Amino acid sequence: LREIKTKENFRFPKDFLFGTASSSYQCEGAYLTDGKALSNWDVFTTIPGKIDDESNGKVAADHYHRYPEDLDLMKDLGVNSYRFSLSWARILPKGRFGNVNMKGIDHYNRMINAVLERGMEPFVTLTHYDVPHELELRYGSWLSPHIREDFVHYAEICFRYFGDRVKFWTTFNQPNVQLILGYRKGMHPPSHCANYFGNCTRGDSYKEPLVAAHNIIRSHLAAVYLYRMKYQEQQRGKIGIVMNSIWYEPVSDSLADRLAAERAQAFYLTWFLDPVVYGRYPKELHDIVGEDLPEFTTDDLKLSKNGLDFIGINQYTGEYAQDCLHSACEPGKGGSKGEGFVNTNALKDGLALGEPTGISWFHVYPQGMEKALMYVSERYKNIPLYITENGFSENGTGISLNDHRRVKFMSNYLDALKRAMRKGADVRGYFTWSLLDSFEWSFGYTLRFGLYHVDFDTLERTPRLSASWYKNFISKNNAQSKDADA
Ligand code: GBH
Repeated sequence: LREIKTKENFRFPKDFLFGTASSSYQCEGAYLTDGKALSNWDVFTTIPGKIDDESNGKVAADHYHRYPEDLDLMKDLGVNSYRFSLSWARILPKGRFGNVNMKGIDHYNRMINAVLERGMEPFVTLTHYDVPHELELRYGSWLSPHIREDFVHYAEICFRYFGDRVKFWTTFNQPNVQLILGYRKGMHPPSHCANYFGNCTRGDSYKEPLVAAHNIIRSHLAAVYLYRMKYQEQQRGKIGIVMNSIWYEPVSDSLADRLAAERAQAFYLTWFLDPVVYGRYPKELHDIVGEDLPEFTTDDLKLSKNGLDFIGINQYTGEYAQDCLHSACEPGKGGSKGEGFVNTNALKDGLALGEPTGISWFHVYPQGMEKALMYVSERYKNIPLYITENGFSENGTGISLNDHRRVKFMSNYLDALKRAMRKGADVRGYFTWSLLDSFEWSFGYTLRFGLYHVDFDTLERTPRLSASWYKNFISKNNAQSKDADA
């Protein structure tokens, strides 16, 4: 009875951010407009066989030109925030080896102003997978320590031009996924594979993701340090990082499987968050990777004392984790040194965790939202959290406008989010992925995550049922917070 009562009384705080999320390469299009140079993704999508439908983001949803219309759709939903990313190659076509492209700056200035004019907070990601191709050519982007100088240079330009109006910055979007897909599975640029995967463009060592992660963490810390020293006091914004989280549920109660679930996190989530918050890699990562793990300098450690203001979590799915270190088990694609000897695709009584969607990586498991939020809250001392992405797609049928399954998905995941908040997780915002159908990386346009359907021939936007559901959900919550105030 008490449980039900607290649930009824639950209110989102008045300043809670509700929004939609997107990324530059996936929705902007305009791939060479106004001085933008090629990004790593513009180049990668030309490699045959990399994208399911051989498509690319040259036009995508044409958000670059249609953002005013799209912001009107958001305003109509009643959201008070928009999470989007900037295209580095628009702002610095040649990285720090060339000039600032003022047309790119002007574009984002207009867009940020348009967001604010509609009563929404811009929530800005500096890098959502796309980097100027120039930096890939010059020194191999994330594999080189030089990337830190470029990233800090880019971040400073963004703080300088946009920081008077942007109060929420994140440095990276889920670098864990970026590196696993880019350096281990060959599914994202620069298309490297570790030697134990079949479809490699070239066989690289399993160390590459570790090296690239180290460079990303050091880039993050340096950009945050710069923000704190030069901009934060005056601009009064917050800065964080976004990680993808998969809830790893031990496939059994055995100690070995519980430790395996923890190892899976060490090779996925805490891999980045522990260094940024505590200045060290998780113990489980050390234990397995040993001396192949790069080390932080004393300067890095100083910077990591104050390495973020909040954590963004992209929460979609969950998996069973099974130990392959102490017991004989079929390691699956996760069962290698590089991923901690865990089978992260384990089955229990023949079933995967959660409900299948038709997309192999994606099972619906709302409890994972609650569990992941509690896990991160506990490990990082109740730091402020944002769900920076959560959304639903299925193959084929997901195209329909009557997206009942998406509505049910959002409703169940938001309930799980509320449960975590009731238990004390300091969650401050929720962004659904996405307003529009967009270019879904290696899946091309075969997955559709939009509250709005996009016809990629006419570029027409049409609301799905979930758009009116989200609108209604937000307005009910606003009304409740007002009642609570009265
Ligand atoms: C998000 O990641 C991305 O941040 C966003 O850009 C994207 O649009 C959204 O997903 C929806 O796709 O190909 O089987 O190896 C969510 C987590 C992790 C989902 C990697 C896709 C690929 C698995 N992603 N996963 S697989």
